[in-house]
Amino acid sequence: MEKIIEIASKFNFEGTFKRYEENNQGNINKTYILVFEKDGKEIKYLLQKVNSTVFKEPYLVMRNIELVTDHFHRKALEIGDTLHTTATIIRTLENEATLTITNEVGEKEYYRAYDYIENCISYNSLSEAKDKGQDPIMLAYEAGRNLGYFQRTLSDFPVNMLAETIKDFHNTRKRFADLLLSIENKITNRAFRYSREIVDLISMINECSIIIDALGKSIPIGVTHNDTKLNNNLMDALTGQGRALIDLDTVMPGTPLFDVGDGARSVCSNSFEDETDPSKIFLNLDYTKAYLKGYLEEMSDFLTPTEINFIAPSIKILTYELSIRFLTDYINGDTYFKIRHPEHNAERFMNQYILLKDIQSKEATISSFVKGTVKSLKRQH
Ligand code: GN1
Ligand code: MG
Repeated sequence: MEKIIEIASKFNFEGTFKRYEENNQGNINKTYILVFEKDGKEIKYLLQKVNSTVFKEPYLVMRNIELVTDHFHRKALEIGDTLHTTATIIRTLENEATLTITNEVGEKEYYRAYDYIENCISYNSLSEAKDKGQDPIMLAYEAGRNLGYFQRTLSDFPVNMLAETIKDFHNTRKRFADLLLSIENKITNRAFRYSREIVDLISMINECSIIIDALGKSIPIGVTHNDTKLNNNLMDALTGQGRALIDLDTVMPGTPLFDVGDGARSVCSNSFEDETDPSKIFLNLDYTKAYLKGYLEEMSDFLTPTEINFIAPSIKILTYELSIRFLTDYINGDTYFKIRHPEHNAERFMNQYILLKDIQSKEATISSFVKGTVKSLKRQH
């Protein structure tokens, strides 16, 4: 039996197995879409092989996800919300959230499965959505609301229940130190080509560390999704409304600022992270305003004045961080992110770096927009 089919047979799926295909979207885990049939109807599921180099404690990852999705489903049920949803874990026949197997070469492999959320669509970039005839401004607004709804729903979740499954995930200073280490270690000599950009990144480290320096002090620790990019937003296929924020692997303690910054970086970029044409890489201000408006409508009452002041810088900070992460991985010889060709990480780095410089030039405009929006929301409430 093919390996994936054998693995699928160990989960509590309904119906009889029909077929599967691999989905190549994520940069970390391997994802398969499985199709089963029951009473003449097809039922889809997601099966994922967890990347255990990245997620060193897969059980803790699944425990975080179980806790958060239980809370989310319970609240949706309480208020009768049928629009928003979240991942539903399908357990193994032995009632476990994670299936562990030992492979041919004696290594452990970890799998988990979810319901497939039907009638939704996700996009890699809003320009792609626009090309498909969708309204990108409406989608940006809906993605912002989707994140705000997620955070608001989890705002009363006891954050100390969550494990820090990847230590220092959004610690800018640590990410920066890792970059310097990769340059020093010289596993490849790829750093030379980017010396100009590296000097610039070094000059930005303090302005990009204001969130991490304040976290746990003037910025409270809260439940954080930690991977709020556009294609993790499932939008209703008919109405475009935000329905779910998927990929909960990195749910951990952090701050909502990581999520809104990373979300705006991705949702409001004119292009996907793989775009190589510099003229197409910039932050679209109309998308940004719509995204932040949607977000603040849900969340402004739950944020402190300091958090609100840090929203505009958070977009720059999360872009800075991802640019550093792609560059570090490139210099280290591509050991972290899945690559589809040898220069993939270099291209992703340049994409984020170009975006970063554009975001930096627009920060003041975004900051006054946030202030104005919060003020007018206060008047309405
Ligand atoms: C990775 O695997 P994926 O695509 O969900 C990464 C995120 C990055 C993202 C960039 C655990 O997410 O932090 O923002 O790539 N996830 C991890 O596309 O490192
Ligand atoms: Mg992810």
